[in-house]
Amino acid sequence: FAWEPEGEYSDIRFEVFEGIAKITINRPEVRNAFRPQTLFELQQAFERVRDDPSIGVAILTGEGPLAFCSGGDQRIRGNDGYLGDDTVARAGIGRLNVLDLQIQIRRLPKPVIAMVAGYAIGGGHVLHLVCDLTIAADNARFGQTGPRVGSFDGGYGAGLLARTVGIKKAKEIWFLCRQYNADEALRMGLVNTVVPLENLEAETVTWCREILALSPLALRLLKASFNAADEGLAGIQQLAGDATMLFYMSEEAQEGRDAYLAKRKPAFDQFPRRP
Ligand code: 2NE
Repeated sequence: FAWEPEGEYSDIRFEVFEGIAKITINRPEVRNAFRPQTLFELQQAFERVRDDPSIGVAILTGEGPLAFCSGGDQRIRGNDGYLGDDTVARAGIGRLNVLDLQIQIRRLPKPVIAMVAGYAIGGGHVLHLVCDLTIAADNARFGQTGPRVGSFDGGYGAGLLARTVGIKKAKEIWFLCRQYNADEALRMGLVNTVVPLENLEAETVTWCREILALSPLALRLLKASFNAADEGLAGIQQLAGDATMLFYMSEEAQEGRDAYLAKRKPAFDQFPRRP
């Protein structure tokens, strides 16, 4: 595929092709573990996906066949979070900014597909979990390590995992810290399909093309609807925001605006009170 690179990043790559954005965590020497900088760049990339009307779907992946992502880079884990080069880190203060990225992926009004080759482990496992779909290569391995390395993700890492694979299995994954192969992941509903490693990108692009042929607004509203109950008021707010956007597109809403600007009474009686 003729991926076109965009933007200047140190820890990731951002590429586009046929309305598909491919975002690659590019730290293969540490199995694509993330540091705060990686997450800032991922946030910028997903912001770009959101703002670019020519992009309809995003792929999140890791560089190389060995790993999607191995979670937080333990070498720069401070005593209260992960340290970087920014002023906050220089003051000795750590960050857990992967949590902001998780929320951003959940709220992104376009489908996000995790394309997983190799390990999706720890915080890297949670990243695939918050994506809308996961396409796994046959060499993929999934698992949490938190209780082994003195960490945990009790947010989406626990709650959304339980929603996805059931509460017993989710507790097993966290309480035993085992690894699961691609077929096991498929059986427990953790991934959508498993394909040979050499077909991974082609299969993912096929799925993206099918998605791109569909109504963007319907997909946007479906994603918000699927997530709304689990997001509580923030989920309702997102759906309500979409309702507001659609309402703004109506003549009824535009009559309210136009009347205000013309300093006249709005003529809402021309619009039906629907059953
Ligand atoms: C991912 C895994 C299972 C891969 O194993 P393997 O045998 O294929 O590779 P290896 O030799 O372990 O790793 C290759 C190199 O990558 C580094 C390793 O230290 C090694 O470095 P060198 O010895 O070659 O110098 N590496 C791998 N993962 C790393 C990491 N996360 N941080 C720093 N260096 C890493 C195996 O490597 C593994 O189990 N990795 C650790 C997974 C882990 O525990 N991640 C953190 C979980 S906590 C978290 O992500 C988190 C959270 O819970 C809450 C908030 C934010 C983050």
